[in-house]
Amino acid sequence: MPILYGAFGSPFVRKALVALAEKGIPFDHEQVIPINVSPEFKKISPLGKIPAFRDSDRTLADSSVIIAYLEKIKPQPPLYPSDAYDYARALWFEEYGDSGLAPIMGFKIFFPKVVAPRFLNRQPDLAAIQKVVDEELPPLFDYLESEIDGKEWLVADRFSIADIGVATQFVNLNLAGYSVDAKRWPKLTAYLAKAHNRPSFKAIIDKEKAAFGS
Ligand SMILES: N[C@@H](CCC(=O)N[C@@H](CS)C(=O)NCC(=O)O)C(=O)O
Repeated sequence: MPILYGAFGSPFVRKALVALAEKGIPFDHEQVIPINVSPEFKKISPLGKIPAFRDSDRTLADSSVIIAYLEKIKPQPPLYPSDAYDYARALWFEEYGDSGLAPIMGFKIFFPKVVAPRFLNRQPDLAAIQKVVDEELPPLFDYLESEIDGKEWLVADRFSIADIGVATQFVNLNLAGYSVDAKRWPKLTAYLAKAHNRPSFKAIIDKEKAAFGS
């Protein structure tokens, strides 16, 4: 049985968990917290980051790499569009989540609000977090609102890596106690509800809500 290594609360671990669930691949989940990781874990994930993955004697690190591998070993249902431009656009939205949303929702909001008080005994600066919410999130939401306009899913009207990569970051925003204003961004709100209610996302979100008491 393959093993996914990584802790709840990580948007990148969640990407891999959702992809495994969408593809119906059975796996074991080993919780690894990426602080002072063991030399053994660094052999699998040389940067010491989560997620990492083991498929018998094959090991991989990085959510994007792991999901690309899953697509090759179990092509159905596809998580990447087949058309060249759609494929590239899906990778773009995954990148937008990883490099555009995660540094703000994960590192500037979820980490100080949820992780630091629980695990590092460090109280959050709520005013600083609120400033990030008020000033840095709206342009990101505006972009997604315009991209979703009239579409079922972000690319080619089919749930794909684009939706996994974007929707996973909003789970962290929600776990930190913030959400998208439905009046100002109605399409993004409806889109996220649809993504987060898929069985693949919902099962993980329910476990994470229980773990983080939200
Ligand atoms: N590009 C990586 C990013 C993974 C990542 O940054 N994971 C964080 C947890 S959310 C981590 O392991 N951080 C520990 C560290 O940077 O040492 C991926 O997509 O898997």
